[in-house]
Amino acid sequence: MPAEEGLDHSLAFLKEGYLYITNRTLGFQSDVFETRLLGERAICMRGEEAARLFYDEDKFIRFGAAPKRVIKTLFGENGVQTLDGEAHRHRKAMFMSLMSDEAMQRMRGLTRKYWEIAAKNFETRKEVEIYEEAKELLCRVACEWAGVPLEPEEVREKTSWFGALFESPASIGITYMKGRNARTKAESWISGLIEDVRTNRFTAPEHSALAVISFHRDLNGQLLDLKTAAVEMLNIIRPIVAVSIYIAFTALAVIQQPEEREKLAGSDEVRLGHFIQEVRRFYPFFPVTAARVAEDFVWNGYRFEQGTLTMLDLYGTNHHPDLWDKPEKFMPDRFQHWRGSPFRFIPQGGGDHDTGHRCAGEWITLEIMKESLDFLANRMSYDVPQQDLSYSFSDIPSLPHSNIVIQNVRSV
Ligand code: HEM
Ligand code: MYR
Repeated sequence: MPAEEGLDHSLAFLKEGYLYITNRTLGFQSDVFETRLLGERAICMRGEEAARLFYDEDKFIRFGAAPKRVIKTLFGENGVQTLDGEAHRHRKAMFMSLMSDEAMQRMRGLTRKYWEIAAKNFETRKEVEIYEEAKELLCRVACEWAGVPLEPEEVREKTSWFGALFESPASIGITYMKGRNARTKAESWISGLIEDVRTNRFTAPEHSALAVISFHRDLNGQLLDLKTAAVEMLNIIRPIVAVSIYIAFTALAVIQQPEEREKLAGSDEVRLGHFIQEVRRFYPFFPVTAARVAEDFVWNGYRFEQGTLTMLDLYGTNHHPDLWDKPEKFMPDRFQHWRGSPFRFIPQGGGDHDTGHRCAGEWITLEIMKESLDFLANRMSYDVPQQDLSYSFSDIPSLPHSNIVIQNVRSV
């Protein structure tokens, strides 16, 4: 296997960000290479075949794979992301049970309701930042969808906690500490609520995430301990709020791709769908996912040793020149003839939702994004003042630098 020389490349990873793996696969002319990251040997890979291998559960496990700092901020301890085998399937089924067609429609309706309220509010203000507004809007949506009570005066604080959880995992200093503090506070708040549900002091709406997670029993028939239940509640609420990053990139595409925006007039569901799929493919968001080799094996002549940390490049696979025509061009129409493949287009992970670790919230994400795109392209008029719309491949997660400022908003 091609190997990068040197003691540790974590700094290069942080510096090159979303392009770290791509840059080396180009240099080595190989979609798989070995390096050293976070003080240990690590294999990095990208592409469809690499993704197929990575999601083979006999070959890779998740226990001990996610970096500590990611656990301490983004994921939480003992959540579904860290489980393997039967325990994972059982916990994952709990998440997937929340994703019925009805639940998706409810999500769509809630997103519309809160965009309508937000758009009216934007009309009274000189200018607004789309990213910040989208976080607050989705905090309301997430809590209502999940059955979590949220008073209007709590929205600011709770939004800042959820935001800090996904803005901090790859940061240092104050931003990282904000993420750690946010996790402590958010877990303690949600644990209290789950306790109230379990002791009948609060009745969670039937079939809501709050009801399902509060009363979920593990394979031994035990309720989840309070902390783990809180971690899993946050695994629902936090990523819904994180769709705000996709909304900021959707707004960027609407602004910078006027020809593509025109095709959205009339709010055709299929066209909205192609546009947001291309947003998920094109812009950098979740960079890589991590696992460890379950047992020694050989693949394409390369030795994978038990325990080796292995990173699958999600961004690099979505931009792989062998898999995508003109990968660096924003072309929603490419999804017209897209036949689908669980290992080629993997912005939210690959493989199977029920058996593997692929994102449980992928369909929710699509619903939120389609509705939000309709507002940004068709249901509001606004001016876009001069601002820094660029984004950096070294910021993880990346975001347009200006957060997307708009002025003179009118509902249409
Ligand atoms: C897992 C991305 C939104 C819930 C994942 C994974 C990725 C991802 C990359 C891991 C895949 C892997 O390790 O193989 C994203 C992105 C989102 C998003 C970019 C956009 C904001 C959501 C939403 C929800 C959600 C809205 C829930 C409402 C989950 C859960 C897992 C997961 C529970 C763990 C699945 C498992 O370990 O089996 N997501 N996600 N995500 N996501 Fe998302
Ligand atoms: C979520 O909240 O789960 C969805 C979006 C979070 C994106 C955060 C980006 C940083 C992730 C670094 C993860 C590295 C995993 C090995």
